[in-house]
Amino acid sequence: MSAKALLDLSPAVAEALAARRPVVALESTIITHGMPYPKNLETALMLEAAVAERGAVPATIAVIEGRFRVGLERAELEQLARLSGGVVKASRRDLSAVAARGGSAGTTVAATMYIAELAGLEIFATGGIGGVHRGAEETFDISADLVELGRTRLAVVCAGAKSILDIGKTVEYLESQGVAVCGYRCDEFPAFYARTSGHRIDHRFDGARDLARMIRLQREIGPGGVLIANPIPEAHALDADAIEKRIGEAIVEARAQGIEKKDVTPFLLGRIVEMTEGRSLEANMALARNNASLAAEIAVELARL
Ligand code: PSU
Ligand code: MN
Repeated sequence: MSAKALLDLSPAVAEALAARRPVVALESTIITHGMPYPKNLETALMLEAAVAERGAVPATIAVIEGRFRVGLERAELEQLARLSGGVVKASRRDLSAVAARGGSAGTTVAATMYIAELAGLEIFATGGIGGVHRGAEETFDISADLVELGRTRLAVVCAGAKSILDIGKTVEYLESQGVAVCGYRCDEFPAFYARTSGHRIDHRFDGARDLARMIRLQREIGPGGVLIANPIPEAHALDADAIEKRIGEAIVEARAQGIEKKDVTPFLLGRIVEMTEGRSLEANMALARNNASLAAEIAVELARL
């Protein structure tokens, strides 16, 4: 059996792909492990609406009862959102095991990229990518998202990486993996809640059409993808020093409680939301929406090329 036999496209996605109309992939770990219910559901629906508003078809990706689903029904989104934390967080390496037992899972950026490429999609929007964790020189905790970006021909729009990660090491690792990183109207790799990080991006693009041309070239060159860094809108950016302090506290707690491996990111995301009384959640929603809109604009340009 080929992996493609595990794919189920929604009718809307299948039609759009057949007619070469623009489609934007969206991940589902942001729903199952990135935000609490019901904000996660609200976000998932808002991202789909943002993509549709710009003239592209949204394709939220998850594993449902052993099938790689591209484009979810509203009831399925709702079910995943309610299971928040109570369902598997699937990275690429988990996909075969989850599929073998007919299970369901939220897919990380890495797993979503894999499924999206299998389905023939070109572009994907998320909030923040995984990266190299602080202290990785001891733990080796480097997100599979970065490796996947190095070997899968997909363009991913993100708002950079949270400073729960070591952004400098993340940027270095992206270079090692051959990932084409570009800034959308910015010259620094953004730090999720903040628009800057102090780490330069070599390639800046100011328009969706130019980005679309670059993405097509990278698809020829390969083997990896393009990471488009799109800073959080000014009006929603949080005070970098204040959030930095909270993140530092959350990391200390995680270590004290022995949180490790794939549980680290969800734990830190949850604690930061609690510590900032939801302000970080609002920022997260705003930047994810901004990314979905940009991805849709680029998808429209890709379909025109
Ligand atoms: N960063 C966020 N929000 C998220 C994630 C990361 O700000 O929801 C999720 C994404 O799905 C990402 C995953 O792919 O966490 C990375 O997990 P890990 O660090 O275990 O690779
Ligand atoms: Mn990890």
